[in-house]
Amino acid sequence: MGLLSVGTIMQAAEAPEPFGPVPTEQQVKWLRMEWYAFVHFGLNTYTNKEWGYGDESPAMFNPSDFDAEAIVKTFKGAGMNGMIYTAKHHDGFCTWPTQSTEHNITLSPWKDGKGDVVREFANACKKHNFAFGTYLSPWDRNCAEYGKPGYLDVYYKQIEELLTNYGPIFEIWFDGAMGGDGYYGGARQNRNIGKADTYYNYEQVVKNIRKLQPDCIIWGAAGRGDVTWAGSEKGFAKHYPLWNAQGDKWLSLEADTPINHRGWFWHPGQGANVKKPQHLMEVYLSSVGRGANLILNLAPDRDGHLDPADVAALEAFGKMRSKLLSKDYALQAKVSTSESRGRKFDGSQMTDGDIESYWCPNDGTTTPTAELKLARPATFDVVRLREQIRLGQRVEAFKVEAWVDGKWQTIVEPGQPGEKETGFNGVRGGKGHTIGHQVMRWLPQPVTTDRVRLSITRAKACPCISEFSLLRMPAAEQAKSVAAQGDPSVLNSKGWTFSGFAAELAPLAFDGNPATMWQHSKTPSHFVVDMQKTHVLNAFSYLPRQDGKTHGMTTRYRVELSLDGKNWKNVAEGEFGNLRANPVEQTISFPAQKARYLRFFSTAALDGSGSSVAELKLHTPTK
Ligand code: FUL
Repeated sequence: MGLLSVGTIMQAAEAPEPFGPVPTEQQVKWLRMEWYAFVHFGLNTYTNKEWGYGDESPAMFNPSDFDAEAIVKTFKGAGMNGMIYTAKHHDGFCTWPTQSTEHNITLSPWKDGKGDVVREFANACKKHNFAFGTYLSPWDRNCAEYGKPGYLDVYYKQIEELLTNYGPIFEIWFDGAMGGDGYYGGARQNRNIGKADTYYNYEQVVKNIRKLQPDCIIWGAAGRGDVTWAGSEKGFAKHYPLWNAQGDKWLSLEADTPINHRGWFWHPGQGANVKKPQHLMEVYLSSVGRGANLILNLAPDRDGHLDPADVAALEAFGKMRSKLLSKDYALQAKVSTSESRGRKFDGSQMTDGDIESYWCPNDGTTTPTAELKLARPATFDVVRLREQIRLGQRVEAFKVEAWVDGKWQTIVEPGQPGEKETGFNGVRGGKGHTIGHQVMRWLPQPVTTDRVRLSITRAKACPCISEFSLLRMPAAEQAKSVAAQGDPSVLNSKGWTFSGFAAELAPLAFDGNPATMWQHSKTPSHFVVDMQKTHVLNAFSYLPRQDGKTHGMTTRYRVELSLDGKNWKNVAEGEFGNLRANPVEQTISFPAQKARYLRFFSTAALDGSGSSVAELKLHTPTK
């Protein structure tokens, strides 16, 4: 017997073979970054738009007080591990002195045309030992060659410059958005590129990047990169259970969201629309807590400063996150298991605080259990588990029980095949499905105990659990209050009257309540606003329907103005960008002019016919 057990230990003391696709070393490192900042800053910052058309003048880019280091310090202070900057967005304006196109920062008055935003961020990150990455929109609404083979030379040159001249880039983003119409060097056309993968030749793009910076994580690129979209711009991973092992490839997920409801770029008066720290915690649990990474956007304003309300929310959430992670009540707990493949792989490897060591039973055992005995009773309400992902993703479902009132009580129910958590649902009281790099389950209520039991209930191969942690959710932090700066350009709609289609519903587009809307069953459709007296107008803001539906969401518009209600002038016409992924308020500017009447036309809608407007604001020049 003695001999036999020695033999078993010696034989079993080897690590299991990896199962299925495994992450690269770069992906492992990247997963451990957990969260970082997104920074959208460019010409849209000055035009109040989310998607520029491509004809915006570089002369607008002139931040009076841009300080990359101050921004990086704010991110780092909140506990973030890096940032990704939009070197070029869909409007095509390059914020570095590129050789690839004239539409770049050398034509901007900022620093007399000698500025380079990419350089300033890259240097600040380097100085503060903070990872730096970049977003380079494939869609380019400025470039005359876009949609033709000629654009590829331009685009590849841009990739090369960014990956050659600015030091290590930890991640480069290849956005999937391509809306069709644009300026395109004055052609003002709709350009269709067919399949993005074929047109951009992502196979080649990926090869080029691997040569230039082998450690750079590639986002998107039609699935040929290392990371893909987690499926919403609200910051949650769209599905849990979440599998990183897809076919024969390891593809990590990244969830993205702006900290401010107004969108990715900065917009005047946005302070009041910042997300609450508690909401950000739910975003975190539904992204990082499901095994994805989180990229949280903070946009500099026209002076180059982050919005104080955004910073206050980031700091408050950052504090909550570090409190949550500061104490692991399971650390150093004694662990007994139903099985392990030797001392090096015993249960204590889960509570030793070392992410590399792991508990693992013998090959062929897929449903082992482990019991943790804490040194003293503790109160916790978040359970965090990690697999040793270098050996592949294995666990399909798990259960956690706590010894309370003299019996085992289930605190995390095991997930069943076919079940799915979506959106923010299930953040509290969610079930135990996949683990992967990490999963966090927020219990319905805190539990006090000194005994906890983990059962793996389904796995594709013997599980390799590197960490089991018990955490306590801190009380919600309130963001430091920042004087809300209303937008002084918005006209007060009191006393205005309406006509046109469904005119009786038109006041709902001016009531300040995003939940109510003007709605008509047809497209095209329109309504008329009578402001009762003449004003100078230079912009309008449109908030699409906010009830989660896209059917009949107005996506193209025309706005006409009149002094007398008879003679009309068309002042703005176009599309609202990115509505499906991110239905936020969008502001459209036009040359300032006098009017008493405004006619709003809804000329196209998403997903079938209909027209709708949750809110419409009319702006007057303030300076
Ligand atoms: C999307 C873009 O269309 C948005 O403007 C934003 O940049 C977001 C991060 O990605 O696809």
